[in-house]
Amino acid sequence: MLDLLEREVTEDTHWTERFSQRAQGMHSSIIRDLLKVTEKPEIISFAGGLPAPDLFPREEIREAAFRVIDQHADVALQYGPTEGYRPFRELLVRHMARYGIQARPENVLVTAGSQSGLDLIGKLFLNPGDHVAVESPTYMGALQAFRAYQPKFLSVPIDADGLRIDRLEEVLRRGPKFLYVLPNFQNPTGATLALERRRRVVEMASDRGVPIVEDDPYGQLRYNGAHLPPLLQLDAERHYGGGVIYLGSLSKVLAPGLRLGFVVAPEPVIEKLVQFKQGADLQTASFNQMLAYEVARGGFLDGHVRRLRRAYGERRNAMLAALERHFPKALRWTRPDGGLFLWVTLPEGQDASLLLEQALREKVAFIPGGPFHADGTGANTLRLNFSFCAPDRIEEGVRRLGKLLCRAPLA
Ligand code: PGU
Repeated sequence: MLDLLEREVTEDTHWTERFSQRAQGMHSSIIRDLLKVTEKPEIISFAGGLPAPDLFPREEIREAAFRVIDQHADVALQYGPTEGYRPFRELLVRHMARYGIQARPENVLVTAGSQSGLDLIGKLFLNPGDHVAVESPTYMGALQAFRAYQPKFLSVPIDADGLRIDRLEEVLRRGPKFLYVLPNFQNPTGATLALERRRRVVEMASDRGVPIVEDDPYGQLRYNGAHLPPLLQLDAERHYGGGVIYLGSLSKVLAPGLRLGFVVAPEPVIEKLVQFKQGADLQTASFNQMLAYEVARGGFLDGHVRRLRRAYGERRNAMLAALERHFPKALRWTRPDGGLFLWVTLPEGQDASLLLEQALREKVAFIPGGPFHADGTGANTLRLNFSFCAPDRIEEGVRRLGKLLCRAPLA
């Protein structure tokens, strides 16, 4: 695979000896590595969680960009507050209220994507050797962000209804600094945390005094069933709230290239995150925030999210139908109610990274499941994204994968 990814490995001890201890634990993300390969148009990519480029609201963004420069250039091209552009924070508060996120603009920090929020949270909470509780599997980008602060991960297994409550107590008892959860259409499995479990997670974490970091870039992208209350809301209803830090993103509902995300947290937490953000990048790009504000201020996002739900729901169905047609019957896969991913489990002992090597030769890409597991398990799992490719490409890509899977065992 290494040569296929054209990764250059240089052994330069002059530099490496000088790097910090934390640098030694860092590795490149395979999602990022594969992005370089999947940029080629002939590759059918089920790899990165990329929105469909044909659904980017080009016209609205073009017009908004013109208005921003025409009417607000002095602010848009200038430095701005670290917390974010005030009208944009107010807009985020109004938009997210529809999904049960109750906050005031003072509780919102605009970040360069939610990825940057994950990094800031790691920086704020983690000393080397601290424990962080994570789902297994979980978003590998979060593991990468937290790893920079040298924690030990405590894994809580998940099933079709999300985090396994029966395995949570033993982890919380070990006093993790926080519990990182993806309640909606989890990355990578697509699983959604069931309502009763949401209540229990909030209850148990709050009883033990463990903050929850709720990462929710996909919550608006539901294709069937009813929206479930975020942990932030359940926590607020239960007592005074304050036990949940919520991460949102405009990457999947507007455009990831704008790099806009946000953290919702109690003011003392925001205040401290702001100090770290000052040191990291001063602020999120003023122009991008004003652009998103101009696009969204007339209520555009609601209609756009409806369009995305329709299109991605169709693509999910196309992938599920193609899997039925082309994958060996012995394999298992998830049927997510929303989001961008589903998750395939190969028979025990098989290695999805061997399948990736073969698949890349057939010009199909996906992400092997291993790196989504903090505990080194999951070699026989893989993640498929269904938002990026049109249904006919999904069918063709799954057909090629199915043919490989029906051939030799991958061990
Ligand atoms: N949190 C979760 C759960 C995510 O899935 C992602 C993106 C992020 C945070 C970061 O998104 P922002 O764009 O910073 O708001 N996950 C995608 C993209 C990762 C990548 O390396 O391109 C994915 O494929 O998992």
